Amino acid sequence: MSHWSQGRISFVKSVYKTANLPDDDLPEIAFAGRSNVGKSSLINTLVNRRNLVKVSARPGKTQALNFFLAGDRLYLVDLPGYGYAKVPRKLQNDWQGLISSYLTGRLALCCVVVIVDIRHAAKTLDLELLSWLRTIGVAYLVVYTKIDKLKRNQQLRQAALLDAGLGIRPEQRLLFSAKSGEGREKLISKLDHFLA
Ligand SMILES: Nc1nc2c(ncn2[C@@H]2O[C@H](COP(=O)(O)OP(=O)(O)OP(=O)(O)O)[C@@H](O)[C@H]2O)c(=O)[nH]1
Ligand SMILES: [Mg+2]
Repeated sequence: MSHWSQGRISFVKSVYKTANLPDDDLPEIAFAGRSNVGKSSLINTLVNRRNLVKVSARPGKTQALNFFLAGDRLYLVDLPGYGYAKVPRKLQNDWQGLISSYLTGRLALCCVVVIVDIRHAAKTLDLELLSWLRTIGVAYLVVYTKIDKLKRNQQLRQAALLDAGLGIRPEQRLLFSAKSGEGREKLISKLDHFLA
């Protein structure tokens, strides 16, 4: 699809308070997950741009809602990661306030892509995010990322464990690698489906 291809994506702005959210009513897809899970890398792979979104050397780097315009027809929103203990509590609370008011009140939001490291067990914060998205009625898609770190049979075993731990069905998630690009086409087709 043209809006996912190289050269048609640009950084628009970093939003630190809801008053500064874009007001042009374009559809939005947000990317959420634990700190350092690979949110920014996934967006780069999705749009085929190696360095569009800064990938962290240290976790907890993305601190604002970062808006990227794709093909003049939708926004990709890179959310700050959650669960990074070394971020001061006060700052964590500020971010949570911003993220939760964005997710709850945003009419333009079509889908939240919830990104989980395929190597890890289901974590409380991921479960809380999913159950909260269900409660507020926001559509989501789960991505198990960094699959290049595991052999195929381990990927399948971990995916089944995570499905059970997160309480989701296999149709609600897909396997992905920002490194190899595996899963990119599937992700694009699912996202197009949410946008349609
Ligand atoms: N092998 C491998 N490494 C990955 C993959 N995705 C991300 N990484 C690495 O994981 C680290 C974190 O990636 P980011 O994309 O910055 O993660 P993030 O979720 O945006 O991090 P914060 O913004 O700090 O929350 C980087 O060192 C990436 O190179 C992947 O699919 N495979
Ligand atoms: Mg990031």
